[in-house]
Amino acid sequence: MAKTKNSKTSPVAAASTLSDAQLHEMLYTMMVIRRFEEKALELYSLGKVHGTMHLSIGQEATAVGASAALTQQDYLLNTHRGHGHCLAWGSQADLMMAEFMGKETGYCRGRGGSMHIANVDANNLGANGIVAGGLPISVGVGLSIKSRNTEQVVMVVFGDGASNEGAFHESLNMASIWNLPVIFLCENNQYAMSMPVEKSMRVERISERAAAYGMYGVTVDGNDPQAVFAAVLRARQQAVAGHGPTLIECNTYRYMGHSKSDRQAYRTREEVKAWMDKDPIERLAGNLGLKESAKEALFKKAEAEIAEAVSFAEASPEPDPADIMEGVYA
Ligand SMILES: Cc1ncc(C[n+]2csc(CCOP(=O)(O)OP(=O)(O)O)c2C)c(N)n1
Repeated sequence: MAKTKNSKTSPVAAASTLSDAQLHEMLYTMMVIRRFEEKALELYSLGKVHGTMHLSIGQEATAVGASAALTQQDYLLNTHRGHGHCLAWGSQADLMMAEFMGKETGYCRGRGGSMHIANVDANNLGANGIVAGGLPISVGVGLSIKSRNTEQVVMVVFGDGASNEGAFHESLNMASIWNLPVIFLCENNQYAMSMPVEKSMRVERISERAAAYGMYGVTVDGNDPQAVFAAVLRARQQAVAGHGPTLIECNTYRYMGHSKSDRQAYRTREEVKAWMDKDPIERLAGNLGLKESAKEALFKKAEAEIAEAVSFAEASPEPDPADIMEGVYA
């Protein structure tokens, strides 16, 4: 079945190179993420998942690389395209699927759905439907960590479009002047809805924006989990040593449309194919020397895990309408 709560790969000894076992674990988690999202899309098309849905298919390496560099005591603030980060953080596929289907057994008792899923018990403080909405919250979490004087960090995940929002700039500035243990993880998937990055900003790299706030910024290959792992690990070490926040830009690509209603008239099939040729799962499987049969066996295992998650979710009860006002504060 799904992984146990928050079973992230430990960054023991803080080595920036990963063992073969860790890389195999990352590969498998990427496969679980991909199959989970493919199944969620299918269930959405059948009308079993409600609201809208933003898929991160193609971006799995960023999620697994980043989570693997953090500890169970650290915090995550996620984006609207955050299913991969949620799973990589150690969330159970069955409780996530139940949440997507609006069931009582889901992480938020079916009230959050795909875009507002949280697991506060595991320090996953939740996804956010407001673009850049997680960034100011991360500054608050960072301030809390600093005032409690613990060896924790908070990682906030957001897209390239979010880095054009005022909340991004204010948050980086505040985190920098207060020297807070925040890791700003930008997933540059090249588009904000239909807007390509090169049309929405004059900087070549989003990480350059860090300099404006006197913090360290770096751009890495977001389709390489090891590169993401090393960058996040370094940022974590820097933060716990009291040297403040880091901005990490992960270059990656989403294969699917922005959300379910996207006809993708803004990009060519050739462009999508060129990125698919750099697929993070195929690449890592190749680097690990996995034979086709071994890769297929791993995918089958992931599919079985997701099938069990769907069965659990389908069999779960709907929330009781009598509880409709529970959790409503305003
Ligand atoms: C403050 C705000 N403005 C606009 C939107 C509508 N919206 C939802 S997702 C999105 C694009 C976000 O792009 P990016 O930050 O690059 O993330 P991606 O969707 O590519 O992962 C927009 C404009 C919103 N949800 N919140």
